[in-house]
Amino acid sequence: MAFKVTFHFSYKFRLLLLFTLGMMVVGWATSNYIVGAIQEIPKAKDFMANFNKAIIWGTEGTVTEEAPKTKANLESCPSPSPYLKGQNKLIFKPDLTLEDVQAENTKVHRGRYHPEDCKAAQRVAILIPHRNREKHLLYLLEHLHPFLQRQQLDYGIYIINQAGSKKFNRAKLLNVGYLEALKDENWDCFIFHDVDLVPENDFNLYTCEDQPKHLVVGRNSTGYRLRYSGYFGGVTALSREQFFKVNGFSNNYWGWGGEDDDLRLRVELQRMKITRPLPEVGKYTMIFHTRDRGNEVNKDRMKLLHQVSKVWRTDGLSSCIYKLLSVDYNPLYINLTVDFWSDP
Ligand code: UD2
Ligand code: MN
Repeated sequence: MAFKVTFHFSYKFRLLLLFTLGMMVVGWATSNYIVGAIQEIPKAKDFMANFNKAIIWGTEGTVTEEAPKTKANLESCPSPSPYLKGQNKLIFKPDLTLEDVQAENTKVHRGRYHPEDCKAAQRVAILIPHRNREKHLLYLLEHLHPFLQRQQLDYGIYIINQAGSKKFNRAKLLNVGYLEALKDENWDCFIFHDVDLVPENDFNLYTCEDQPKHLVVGRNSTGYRLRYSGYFGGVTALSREQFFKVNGFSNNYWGWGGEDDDLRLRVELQRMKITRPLPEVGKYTMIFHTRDRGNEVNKDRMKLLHQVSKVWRTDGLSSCIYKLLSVDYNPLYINLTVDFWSDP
């Protein structure tokens, strides 16, 4: 009995021992995995934390990071522009080249520019009638591009060239400029600009107001005084609607003079009132020149000026016939070449 009990005990003990040993072996065998797994847990925790962070960051990112700026979602440019400098001393370097001017204006493409960080107040087309005045054009481009950029305008510069050597017609070229520029963009405002007039003060804003604006109060060659009351030559600003309302310029002024006064009469017939900047602001330098061949004084101009009220409806944008020979999108300006003498 004692033996049996002992055996019985030892059998149970051995069973227990075996079980314990078995467990130890299993424990040892799995310990690497378990420790590993436990060690993995903090890593997993880190991962989850980072993963959550990434999600939060992602969400924050989309909230705080600015959406890509397009023209549509920009804020309006501040008024006045913080870049204005006021009166500027103009220098005309004799050896200036178009490449120099291009190098200074790398943000102008195909004759156009708009501010990158804000929405310009107006889209402005600058229309410049031109024939054989390349040097003047170069100086004007050199000064006008930075000037317009300081004003934070969305602008395009159009040069309207008259082909051939027959009588020059400044007014009709400007009508063509208006009609053709509107094919590119629904410009808000048009600046009709002599090629030889360079603005001295960038407070002289190249924008349109509720009334037509005459921007040249004075120029160097006339002691910066208004030539005569009602004078409307050189550089003028009319909105798309204002210019349309007066049926543009007359097409019938060949050679020098009268077409600017004709436009003034059209404006007055529409009961619009010409505005001007202050004299110290509306200052221009006119690059010296003599009268061009093909732009001799128009002897008919007084006769034409007497007919304005009768003919303005039928002579103007509505009757402007021309042959467009070419349109070139150069880096700093859009070049239109027009022929008035052969059939369109
Ligand atoms: C005055 C006016 C101008 C116009 C002109 C009469 C001022 C400051 N300007 O200018 O606006 O009314 O009288 O027509 O009062 N052009 C060429 N090539 C030519 C001829 C003319 O490019 O062969 C262009 C050029 O843009 C020039 C403009 O036409 O600036 C006016 O001609 P202008 O400069 O010979 O006449 P001007 O200075 O008397
Ligand atoms: Mn001139």
